[in-house]
Amino acid sequence: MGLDGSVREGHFSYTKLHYEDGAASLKQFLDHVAAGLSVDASKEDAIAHPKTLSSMYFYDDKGSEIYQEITRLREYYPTRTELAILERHGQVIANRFLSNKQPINLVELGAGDGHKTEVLLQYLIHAGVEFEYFPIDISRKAIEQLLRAKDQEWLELGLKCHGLVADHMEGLRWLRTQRPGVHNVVLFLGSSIGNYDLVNAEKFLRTLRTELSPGDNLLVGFDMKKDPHILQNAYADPHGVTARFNLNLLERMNRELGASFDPDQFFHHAFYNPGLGSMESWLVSKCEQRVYIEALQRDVMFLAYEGVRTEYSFKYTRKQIKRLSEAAGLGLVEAFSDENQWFTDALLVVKG
Ligand code: AVJ
Repeated sequence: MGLDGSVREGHFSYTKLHYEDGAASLKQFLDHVAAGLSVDASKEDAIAHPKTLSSMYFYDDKGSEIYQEITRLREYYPTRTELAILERHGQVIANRFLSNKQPINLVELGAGDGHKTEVLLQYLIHAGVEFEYFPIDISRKAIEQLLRAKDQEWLELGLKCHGLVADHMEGLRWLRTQRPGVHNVVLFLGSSIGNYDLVNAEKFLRTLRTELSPGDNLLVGFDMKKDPHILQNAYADPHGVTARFNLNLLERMNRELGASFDPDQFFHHAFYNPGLGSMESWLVSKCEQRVYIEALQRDVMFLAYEGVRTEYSFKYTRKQIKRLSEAAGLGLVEAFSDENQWFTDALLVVKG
């Protein structure tokens, strides 16, 4: 480790701002499971408040691996559609930042395998935009893997990159102190924002905005409203990959909390809720059963066909994107879409 706390990884480096406390995050997971599964389905209010688990817990090592598999499915259009958008509009996006004629912090929240960002990086470099790339991820493993996988490619590109193991806000705060006054462009791609409902999406953007300065930009991926059959195919794929992704949550509870879920006794159920404008993913119990959770020292009861909601994935229209941005104190500069309008990368600006 360097004096400034930075860690070398091949030709690049990263800074770890987030102290990983295994015991604390396990406790958090346990509290979350206790709260989410404590609903008694035989009681009246279970209709309005079913059992729930947050989609945030999908992404352990196994879950992240299955998600990568999902992104390669023909049925799962978001990833390849967003890639096509960046290929189609990357030049225009890059030129916008060139016309600002100042160096940029290109900050990425949750970089994934970096495949999509690659395209944008290439455009920026070829346009002659002066920038340094700061991928931020809460997982040290994710940052290390990204830097390792891209080492040669980025070296040849002449890219300047420094990773941050941090939560989003910690990372942005660090940048504000380390690189004050530098124009920030924040990437939040892949429609992760869809996991928030409208109220929380606005809160999230507002909080981001407090860490940024007037004139800073965001490029945010939104999945668009479309024929529910297309959504259905993407979120309940015929290969059963998304089912495995969802059921992994049960296996994670088995692994980490000593739970005794039999994944064969549950099935994946996904559907579009047009009232909410959201895809919903559920785990449904095939029979009446009780499951012991060791870390809770108690059983959880399931009625036959009782569900646990595990994910919302909200879909947007252009109007909603504009309204949401403005409600959060951001201006919609330009919306970049594919030819089918299935996905949008919205370029936003922090208003003064
Ligand atoms: C990672 C949140 C963008 O909502 O499309 C994929 C997660 N869930 N298939 C999405 C997911 C089911 C994905 N995001």
